[in-house]
Amino acid sequence: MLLIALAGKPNCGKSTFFKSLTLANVEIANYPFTTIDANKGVAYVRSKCPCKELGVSDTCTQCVDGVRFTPVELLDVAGLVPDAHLGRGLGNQFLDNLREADAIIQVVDASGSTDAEGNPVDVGTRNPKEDVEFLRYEFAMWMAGIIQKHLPRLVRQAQNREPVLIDLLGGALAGLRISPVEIREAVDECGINLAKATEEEIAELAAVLLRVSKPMIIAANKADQASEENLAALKEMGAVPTIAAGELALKSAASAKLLSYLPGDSSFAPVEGAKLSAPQVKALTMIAENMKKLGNTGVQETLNRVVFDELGMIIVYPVEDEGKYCNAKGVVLPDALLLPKGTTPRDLAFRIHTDIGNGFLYAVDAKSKMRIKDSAELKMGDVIKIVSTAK
Ligand SMILES: Nc1nc2c(ncn2[C@@H]2O[C@H](COP(=O)(O)OP(=O)(O)OP(=O)(O)O)[C@@H](O)[C@H]2O)c(=O)[nH]1
Ligand SMILES: [Mg+2]
Repeated sequence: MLLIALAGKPNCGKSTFFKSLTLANVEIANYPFTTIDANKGVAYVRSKCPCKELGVSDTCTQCVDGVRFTPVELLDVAGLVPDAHLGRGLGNQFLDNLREADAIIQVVDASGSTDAEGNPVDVGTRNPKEDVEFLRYEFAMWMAGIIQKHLPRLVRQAQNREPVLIDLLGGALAGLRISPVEIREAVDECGINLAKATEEEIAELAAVLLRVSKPMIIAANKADQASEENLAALKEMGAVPTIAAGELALKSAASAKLLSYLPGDSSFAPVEGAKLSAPQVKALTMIAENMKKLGNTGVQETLNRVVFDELGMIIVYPVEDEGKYCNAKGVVLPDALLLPKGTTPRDLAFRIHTDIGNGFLYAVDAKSKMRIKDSAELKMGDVIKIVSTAK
């Protein structure tokens, strides 16, 4: 399953963000280093279920009113402070949790109500742009540390053969999802001699490799308390304004059947007959006002953007019956698979099962009932029947 990590300085709202997406029971508090050990949970990307377009929404049991939620894994880690790579705060050892992450959501306290270490300060005191910058620097230094750990040994092994050195380093960094081709491109971009690279050059290389291997998006969190100026500056850096605390309140109230609200909706409504206390009504009114300003709480949008825009994933629906859009048991649109852009019908067959892949004959686009070329790239929302010699 795809793994998305949340990272940021202490007390910026990572665990709140995590809990609002997973409803896992994790600790949240207004002081630094509330989280020490990483939390892993399942979150869902939101997309349009094809059932409506295909006229089978009455029998589709996999979506909520045409909104489909597809699982991804989410990771919440401890906070990172400036100079963590030199051992400050909890150091950056825990960043090793991020090794396996496909992408990172960089959570930033857009309200400026926490200092560089995450201690509470007056709203607006800290410039959140500084948080974005130091985090990127710490990530790069963490990656540089990993390269530095391996490089001297690999340089000796490669004996002045640069292509061999690049392959060896690729092997050492495979766990970080970095390939030799990406290292080659990064070395060329930096114009360095890898075997003789200085510490500074390795840091530069690490920053490039980080960009390639760990796509990032910024969540400008605590947007409910952030100035317009801060939000505008962060948006310019590609950030999505978020109110994780608001999303958590809405999700909790929805799961207690007090509200009707689907993650990513732009509004919510109390369930008929729900008994809301006066403080609850007050809190919900404030959330509604903020959502009006921002469009929604931004949390679902951030997850969707990192998965679909930054990682370029698509959702494909394999079916066995292309007429009824169902599997052998009659379940309509039973599976929604998150796949990388560029996936072909044959790749999809292998993704379903190795035997189906080995016996692959051809694929049919269930929407048009036409056969698809083996080399065609599947698109977001495709409903596909694979014809294979395997059952
Ligand atoms: N106003 C506001 N406060 C928020 C929001 N999100 C989180 N908070 C508050 O920020 C504080 C820190 O939240 P956590 O989720 O524990 O932060 P964290 O980043 O996980 O902190 P560490 O685990 O210590 O690194 C808590 O008091 C939250 O209620 C938000 O969207 N708006
Ligand atoms: Mg936390």
